[in-house]
Amino acid sequence: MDDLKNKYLTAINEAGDEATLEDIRLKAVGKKGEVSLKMRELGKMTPEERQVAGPKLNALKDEINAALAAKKVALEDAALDKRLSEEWLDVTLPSRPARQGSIHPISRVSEEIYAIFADLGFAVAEGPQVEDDWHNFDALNIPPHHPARQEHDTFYMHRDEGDDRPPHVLRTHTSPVQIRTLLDQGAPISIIAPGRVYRCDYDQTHTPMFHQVEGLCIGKDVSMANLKWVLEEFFTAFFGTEVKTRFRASHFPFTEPSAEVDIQCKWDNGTVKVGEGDDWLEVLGSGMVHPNVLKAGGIDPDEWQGFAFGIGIDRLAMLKYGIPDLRAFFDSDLRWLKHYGFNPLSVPTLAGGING
Ligand code: 2NL
Repeated sequence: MDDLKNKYLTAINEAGDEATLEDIRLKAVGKKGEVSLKMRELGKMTPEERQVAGPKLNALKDEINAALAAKKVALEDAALDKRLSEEWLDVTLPSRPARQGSIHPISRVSEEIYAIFADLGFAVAEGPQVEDDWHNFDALNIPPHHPARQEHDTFYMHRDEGDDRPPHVLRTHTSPVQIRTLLDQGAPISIIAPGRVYRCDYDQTHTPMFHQVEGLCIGKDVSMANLKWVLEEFFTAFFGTEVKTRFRASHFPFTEPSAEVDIQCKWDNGTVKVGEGDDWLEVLGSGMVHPNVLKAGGIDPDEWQGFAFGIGIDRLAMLKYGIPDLRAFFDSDLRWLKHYGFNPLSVPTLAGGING
């Protein structure tokens, strides 16, 4: 028994790593280990022999287990000491640059709009940005020589000489998406169509590409009153404060009757505050969908009716986040570039713009 004890305690002492230690443990006190086998032999002994051998074997097992545990801690300590002496940290290195900037306000506002209309039961519809003139104009009750075709300052796609296909255009509004979705899904329907739209125009309040969200709700008895409620819910949720609306009679080819909608605001040192005061700010166009438009969408106007509206997302973003010049959204403004990890060598600036 002393031989066994010496053999294993020496082996444990000399073990150089945890794998060797585990090997020794199995050979000594594992299920089929030498000590365990000896314990099994106790059964064959006379009671007198057993009274002597039993406690000795138990003591041996305890001693081996204790030696194993102590050696394990010693090996772990040694491994940690080794790592600490080998690894080092250069505390004089400059820190990694913190990311600057934020999500682009138009992306942010778009997400906010989707979420609010989702709560109001509207699904999001998408469609192509290059449209044929039927979906962009004819289907919306804008016939070929209607002045609105010119008013929209449309970008026409290039056609080779002799190419007589009907013109394709960069969509001037997202209405064609709603026509496509109506033709696809029929009524009843509640959708919003957000996205990029294009008009040939450029000044402080116009960029050739901008973002629009249109809404469409068709049912058996959907009314202008429903439109007013939906819009007031929307503006109140969007601006985080109760917002009154004012409807003014207007004209669009695709709605009848039509209304321009103003929201309540107050002018304060050249900036607007929405939801207080008694000034009004025009923010959108709307109305009851024209029967010709319902027909173009494959819907029977004797059976169905509903409202539609169109809002400029960029303008909403300017209002909510106090951005004075629309062009700032689409210049190489450092804040958006930095947010996405771009590191431009030189960034063009607009004189007096927000980079300058
Ligand atoms: C504006 C005017 C508007 C619509 C857009 C629409 C779409 C379909 C049918 C009928 Cl599919 N109407 N859209 C209606 C009224 C106004 O936008 O000035 N937006 C900024």
